[in-house]
Amino acid sequence: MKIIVLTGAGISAESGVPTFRDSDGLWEGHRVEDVATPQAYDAQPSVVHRFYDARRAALAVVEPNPAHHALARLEEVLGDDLLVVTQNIDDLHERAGSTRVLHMHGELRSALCRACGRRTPWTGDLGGLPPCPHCGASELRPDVVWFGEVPYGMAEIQDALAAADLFVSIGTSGAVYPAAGFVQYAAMHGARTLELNLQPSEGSHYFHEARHGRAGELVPAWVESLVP
Ligand code: BJW
Repeated sequence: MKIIVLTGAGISAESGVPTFRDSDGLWEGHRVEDVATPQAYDAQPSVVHRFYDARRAALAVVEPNPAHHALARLEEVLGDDLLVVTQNIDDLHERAGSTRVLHMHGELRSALCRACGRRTPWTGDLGGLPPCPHCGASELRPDVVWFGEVPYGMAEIQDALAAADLFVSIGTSGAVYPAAGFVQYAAMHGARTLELNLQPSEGSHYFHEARHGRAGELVPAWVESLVP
């Protein structure tokens, strides 16, 4: 069985990473347009760098939770038949042991050079405008996908959605496209679809089945039902 799993901020919530749109979410303290568009970055790069530098530093004090570990265990059994597409820019799937992870909205621990276009693994701050290790320009930005930019890996994702027997969406509000449209695309190509989320997402009605509760409980139980 080929499975494609889409994850969002809700899967990392129990690790202590704030979500975006919940009442205690990340954007309570920041206006979306202040931090999540290329135009905002051009207008106030230091504000945007401070925001992402703080989130990158905070990765050091969070750990994967049972939901991340359950997906890593599923990969041990399914191998190449499982692909995790995450909207998250944290590295908690990898730290739990998953290797087949596609970060469609980029990664905190990566920097993107606006001069040469190369991506570089990055664990420190970017606010001090360090030079790009490839071309030397001080043009490194967070390697994340903002509104109006094209997400990473779309061709691979579309192929995986079209080939999937099961599409599972975990911990995402369904407010942001193209990810919010994956359920319909997968279903159109014959996949069964399952939502695991704290509450019904905006697109909950598109799923064949929805289970609501904490990812740290729902995901291990779902994986256990597949690979006891
Ligand atoms: C739990 C839980 C627990 C809590 N257990 N669950 C008009 C109509 C349609 C589309 C558009 C439109 N106008 C513009 C667009 C497109 C636009 C868009 O979608 N805009 C919307 C506002 C409508 N999209 C884009 O611009 C994208 N690019 C694009 O479309 O390019 C065109 C193109 C596409 C494809 C091929 C070719 C061309 C880019 C979108 C970039 C999004 N970037 C961000 C920031 C990334 C960097 C960063 O992290 O700072 O990505 S925005 C933000 O939202 C972040 C997230 O990945 C994304 C989704 O959020 P997520 O993960 O769903 O989090 P929340 O907080 O919303 O939800 C958490 C959920 O978890 C909740 O439901 C909770 O209940 C639940 N939960 N605890 C289980 N313990």
